[in-house]
Amino acid sequence: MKEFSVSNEDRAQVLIQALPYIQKFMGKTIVVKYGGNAMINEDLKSAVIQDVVLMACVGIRTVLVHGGGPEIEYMLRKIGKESRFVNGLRYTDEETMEIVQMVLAGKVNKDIVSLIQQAGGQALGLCGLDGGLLQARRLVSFEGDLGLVGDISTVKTAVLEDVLERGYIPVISTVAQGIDDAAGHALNINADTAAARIAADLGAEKLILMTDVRGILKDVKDPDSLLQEIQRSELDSLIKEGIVSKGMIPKVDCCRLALDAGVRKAHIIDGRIPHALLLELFTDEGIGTQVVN
Ligand code: X2W
Repeated sequence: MKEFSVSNEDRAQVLIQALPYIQKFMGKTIVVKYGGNAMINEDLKSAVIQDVVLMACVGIRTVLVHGGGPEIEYMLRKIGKESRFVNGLRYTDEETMEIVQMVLAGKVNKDIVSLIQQAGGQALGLCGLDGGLLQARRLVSFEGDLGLVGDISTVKTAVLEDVLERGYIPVISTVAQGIDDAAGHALNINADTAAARIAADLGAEKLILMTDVRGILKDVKDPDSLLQEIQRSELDSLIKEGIVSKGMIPKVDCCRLALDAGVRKAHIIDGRIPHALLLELFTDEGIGTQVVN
C-alpha cells in the first residue's frame, strides 16, 4: 500500500529525529492521562494504543490513567439517571458509584487492556482498589456536597513499581478505596487529578494530559496561537489575564501539582490529532503545550 511518496531520506530523517528522545526517556516514567475524543473515536483509539505500545517498547515506563466520563454518562442515562456536576466533578451517590465502578473498572479498563494486548503490548489493568493502589478521603467542596467523590491521600507506588518492573503497562481506572469516614466505600476520583497525583508520587519524568483542544492558546479563537512552552511561574498571570480559563484551569492545576512534586515537565496535548503522543515525545517541534519549572 503506497498512498503518497516520501523519499527514503525523509523517512530516515523522521526516524532518526526520534533517537535523542528515545535515549533521553529510556528507563524514565511517563504518566499519560487518556481521555476525550481519543477514547471515543476508533481510529484515534487505535493510534493511542499503538503509541503507548511503542513507548513501552523503547523502554519508557509508561503508566496509562484513563477517564470515561462519556461512558459513565451513557450508562447513567440507560438507567434513567441524570448527572449533576459540582465544579466539574460528578455528584456521586451510591447508585452512581456502582455505575462508575462498573463502567471504569469493568468496561473501559478491560477494553483498553485488551487493545494493548492485541497490539502486541503487555498491559495490566488496575483500579485504585486493587492492592490498595489509591486511597482517598471524601473530597470536601465549598460549592456543595459531592457524595462519594474522593481526594487521593495515598498512592501505593510499590504496586506500580512491581507492575512496571515486570514489564507491564499499568492501565489505571480512578476508583479509590475510601478511608476514614469513607472506609468501606469506593470513591470516584477525577481522572486528571488522579494522573497528576500518580505522576507526582512516582517521581515521573512527565505527565501528559490528553484533551480535546490544541493546548494553551494565547487567543482562544486562533488555533495558530499555541503556546508551545510556558513556565510554571507564568501560570497565575495566564489565569488572571483569562488566557487560561474555564475547563483549562483544573488541567493547569494538575500540571502545577505534578511540577511542584518534582515531575520535570507536564504536557497538555490534543488527543484529536492522531499519534499526538508520539509527536509530542519524539519530535523537535512537539504538538501541544509543555509546562516546565
Ligand atoms: C469522573 C471520573 C471519570 C473521568 C466522572 O465521574 O466522570 C468525577 O467527576 P474523564 O473522561 O476524564 O472526564 N469523576 C469525580 O474523570 O473521566
